[in-house]
Amino acid sequence: MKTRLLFVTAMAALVTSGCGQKDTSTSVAAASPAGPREIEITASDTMKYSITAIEAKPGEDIKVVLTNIGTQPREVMGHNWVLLRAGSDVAAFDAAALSSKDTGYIPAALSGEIIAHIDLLGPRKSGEVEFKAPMEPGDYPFLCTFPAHYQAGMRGVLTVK
Ligand SMILES: [Cu+2]
Repeated sequence: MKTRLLFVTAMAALVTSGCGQKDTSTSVAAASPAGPREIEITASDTMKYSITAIEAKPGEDIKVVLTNIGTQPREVMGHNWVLLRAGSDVAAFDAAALSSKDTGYIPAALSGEIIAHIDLLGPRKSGEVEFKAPMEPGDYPFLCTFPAHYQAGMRGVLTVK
């Protein structure tokens, strides 16, 4: 009787330690990469982005999805999303965009200022871009470069910190 009790106790100890190991491996598997963090922004005929402030960790994988929820034609109310380097002259970039209609108001000469962008979208259209947030903490401006939309307030900031 006494021997049997010892045996049961030993088995219980084995099972307990086995469970402990299993728990550890499960938590490692759960920590596997989940893909980029998705940020959904809408743009409308009132020339507004639904989101104007984005926060990110240095080097974070980000996916921005822009949807034009307006109804007016692309030629009169198109929207894009252009993320620029920290310290860029946003007004100068927007001014250069005015004469870049053929490239969707993306000025080729200033492409070095662009970190990521989504092309000009007509009504009920979506576009997306995946990128790594810059490693350097700071404020990175974004804007819609369709004529007059920046002045109307289609702008925001991605803050890396
Ligand atoms: Cu716009």
